[in-house]
Amino acid sequence: MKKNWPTHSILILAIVATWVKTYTVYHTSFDMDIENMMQQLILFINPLSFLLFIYGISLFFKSPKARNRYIVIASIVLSAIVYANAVFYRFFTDFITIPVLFQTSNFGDLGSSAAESIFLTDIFYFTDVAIIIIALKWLKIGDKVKLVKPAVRRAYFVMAAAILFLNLGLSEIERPQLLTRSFDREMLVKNIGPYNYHLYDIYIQSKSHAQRALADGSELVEVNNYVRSNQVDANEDMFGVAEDRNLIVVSMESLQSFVINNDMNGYEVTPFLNSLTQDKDTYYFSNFYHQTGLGKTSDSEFILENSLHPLGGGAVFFTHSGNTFHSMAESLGAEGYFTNVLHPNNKSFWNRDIMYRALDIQKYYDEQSFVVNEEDAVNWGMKDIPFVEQSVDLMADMPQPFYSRLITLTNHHPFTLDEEDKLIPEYNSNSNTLNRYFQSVRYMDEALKLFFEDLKEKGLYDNSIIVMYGDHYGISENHNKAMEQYLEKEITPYESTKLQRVPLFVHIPNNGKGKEVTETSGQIDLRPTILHALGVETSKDMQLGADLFSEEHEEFVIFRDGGFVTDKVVYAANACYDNATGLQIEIENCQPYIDRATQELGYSDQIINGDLLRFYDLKTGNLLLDEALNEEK
Ligand code: GP9
Ligand code: MN
Repeated sequence: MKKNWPTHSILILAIVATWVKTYTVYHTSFDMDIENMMQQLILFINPLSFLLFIYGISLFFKSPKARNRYIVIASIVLSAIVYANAVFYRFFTDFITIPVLFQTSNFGDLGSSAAESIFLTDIFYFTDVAIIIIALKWLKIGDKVKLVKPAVRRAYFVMAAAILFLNLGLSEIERPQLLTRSFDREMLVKNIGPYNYHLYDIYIQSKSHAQRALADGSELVEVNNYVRSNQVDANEDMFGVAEDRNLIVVSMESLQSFVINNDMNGYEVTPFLNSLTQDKDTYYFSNFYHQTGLGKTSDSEFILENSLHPLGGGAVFFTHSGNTFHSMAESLGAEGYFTNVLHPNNKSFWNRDIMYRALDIQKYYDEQSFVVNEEDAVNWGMKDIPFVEQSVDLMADMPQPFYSRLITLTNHHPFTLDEEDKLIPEYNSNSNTLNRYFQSVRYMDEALKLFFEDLKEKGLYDNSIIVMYGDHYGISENHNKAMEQYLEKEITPYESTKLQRVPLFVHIPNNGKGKEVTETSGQIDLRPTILHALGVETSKDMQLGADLFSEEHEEFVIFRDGGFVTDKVVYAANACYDNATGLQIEIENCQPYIDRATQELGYSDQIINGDLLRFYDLKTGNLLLDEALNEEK
């Protein structure tokens, strides 16, 4: 066999062997939804660029022997990584991310059963290693070239980079903003491959780790002063109106306020929600804004649970799941509530499975808790109607009082429905997205109506308070032309801001005092409002929102991009507008608020980036400053 194998045969063999092995593992060890040919293609090419780089490092070694040895070691390490993920997946149907390695509670269940999930056949995960060793030892196809020419190396790495960019380009087409928004581990692995995914994970985690290490808690003094000086008292009549009741929060996917009490070509879009706006037990907030950033639904959850702003870049659910938080779920858990979230999606989407632990949510009913028949799924997964029906069944079996949060899904871009679920016709504009939006909102409205009926049927209704809010916009500015046609007015930055209103309903069965509240308010106010309604004090909480029922509630909503709305002005795209007329006015009118918005967003970022709540004792309201800092005093 002392043939003259072509130069670098072993390098090529290693790349191909590990590439084929990785691709095979995708299909045998992970349960990934591949929806189209493009995704299949991305899946096929995505291990390649990383493998070219990592095995290519061998080209820098001077001796052929070192090169060959490096290739063997690299293949063993890569196989171990893939194998570890495969075993982890058997337990958690998820990919490894650094924070879970430090959450030892995860491995509690692993112990005894670990041995049972490791099989002799797992040896196949190391097939590529075996092939490489055989090739070196017996076929002697190892590298014998003395020194690799720099020009060869350069050409090689240019090719590797080109493949990486091709991969990223295709992924960007398939899933825009994949890396800035993170979304889902499954989606990351599907698009950039397991190896690049781990590098990306290390990058994200070490970035937040570094920021955390620099914080010592002293920053909290200033933040605390700000929070305390903006704190308002609860409304005496509303404090405890729903004491001891179950709390049901519904996140209504992509629901904006412009469809409420409005029609589309003569068809009522939200008949059920419209009836709630007139209902004697419902407080309907018509000037309520979403405050989410890139993390969309997950940002709205974050704001609700923590009464803090989301981050400017990326989803805080992904970047800071290792932080200490004092969530609404934690407060209610301490009051004896069973805290849970129901959402029929992949549990790692938005990193919920990890983040919910940081938020002290006791149970996540993800897609595996639901029976999803083929006819019950559309667009992103389970349809809202079977979702709410099965959710109520699950809720009926929960210990009470419970705090259940339901996240709907059908009214998600691209707003597609099955024929039988289209209760009204499409709209007629140049935007198919907007045309379908009305139909899909109409379907969600139907689901919410059935949800209320089911709650009554199961005897859960009277003893609950139901809070429902739109999570974020559904129609982006890309559809402004079509929106102008529908709203019959020009969409200025002022109007764009006004379109960020999402409906909020606080429904308290048998309350009898419901009304429309026109106060300017935002998602950051949800938590104090809800906790006070349940009779839970928040005067020690580190929160940036305020109780919407309080007489002192300030009308000032800050958006993640620094824009804001008050009862008097709207600040958008660096211009100041009169809130009542929509006309542009002197910037001086906005200036004091511009500074405060920047200050508040800064404080919120400091809390998250510095993981400052680990220095805060929620019970006593004391700042737990660093020893060193105390000595200094
Ligand atoms: C995913 C769902 C939608 O589970 O909550 O997320 P979004 O894309 O709206 O942020
Ligand atoms: Mn959403």
